[in-house]
Amino acid sequence: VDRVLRGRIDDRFSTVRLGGLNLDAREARGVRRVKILGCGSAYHTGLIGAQLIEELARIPADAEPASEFRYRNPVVDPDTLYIAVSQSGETYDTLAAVQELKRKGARVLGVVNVVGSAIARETDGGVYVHAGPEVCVVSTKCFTNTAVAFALLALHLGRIRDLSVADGKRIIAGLRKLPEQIAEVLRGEEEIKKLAAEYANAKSMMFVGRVRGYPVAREASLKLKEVSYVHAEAYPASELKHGPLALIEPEVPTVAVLPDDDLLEKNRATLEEIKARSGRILAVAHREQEKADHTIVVPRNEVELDPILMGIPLQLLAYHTALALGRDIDKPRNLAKSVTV
Ligand code: F1P
Repeated sequence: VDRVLRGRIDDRFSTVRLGGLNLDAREARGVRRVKILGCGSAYHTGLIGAQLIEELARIPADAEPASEFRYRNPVVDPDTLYIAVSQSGETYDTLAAVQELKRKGARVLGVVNVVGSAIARETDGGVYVHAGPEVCVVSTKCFTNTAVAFALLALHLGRIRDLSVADGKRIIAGLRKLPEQIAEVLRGEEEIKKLAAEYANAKSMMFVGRVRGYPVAREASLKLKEVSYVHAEAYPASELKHGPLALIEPEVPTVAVLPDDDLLEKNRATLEEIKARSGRILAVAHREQEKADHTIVVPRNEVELDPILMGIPLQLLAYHTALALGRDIDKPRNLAKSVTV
């Protein structure tokens, strides 16, 4: 995270750029929509990025799995800025989506970790996320750094469009607090290890979150699946009542991501619905949740940045669940560093 913050997302700093954004102020003001594409964890950081761009730059934004986008003959709109996200920069579905976009004349930026990778070369500009060359098969540091890069990118677009500078200062101050707060979360590892042992024998795990919590829930569920092979589902919290509540029972615990934003009361009502079905709850929140069986408390930051911090204890949970189940964490089955087919 420090490495991302030391750079800045604009043309003056060559340390973070993938040739720079290659987007002048007039072009940036002309962006009517942002569409973010990636696979797996990269798609999930895209969901976070889309929320940050909507919140901080007030540009409509969404994310879609690149593996879907490339197959559906998408309408390519000249006023949309497309952003491809990839740790390896080699994921074939994401590369194919970029090539399809380029063929149709779109402008595509990249948010990529591996310097000089195929996606970095094919895009018109963008940023490197500096998660280091030693990243593991399962995206963890890269997930966090990509989300930070999106926060900076959203602020940059917001500034160009003359949105509140005060807001920008608040977010930058929040980002600067992140490295120490991440260290604090990591100091809680022993507690998370105990929780992992307690939940490791679950039949299946449900992950829920609303708005800012939702991409975190999705990513946490993917992490658990990838390394521990425990079945997990992720749902937007409000979708639970549209069917999946039927799955809740004591053997199917729920991990609830509960940022301290204006949706906290709604989120607590979801916890009650789960409790009413005898579901066990592990909450990730800024303070103890009395409806939950356990709470992992994470430090408070700016609400927009909650997804960045809240993902980390759940990466640890997946890691310790995998170890508790005797999985080979460095060689997860059926997972390659980059999926090139
Ligand atoms: C995308 C991805 C990763 C996942 C695994 C398989 O990779 O789905 O999120 O952890 O490595 O590939 P990338 O495009 O971000 O390199």
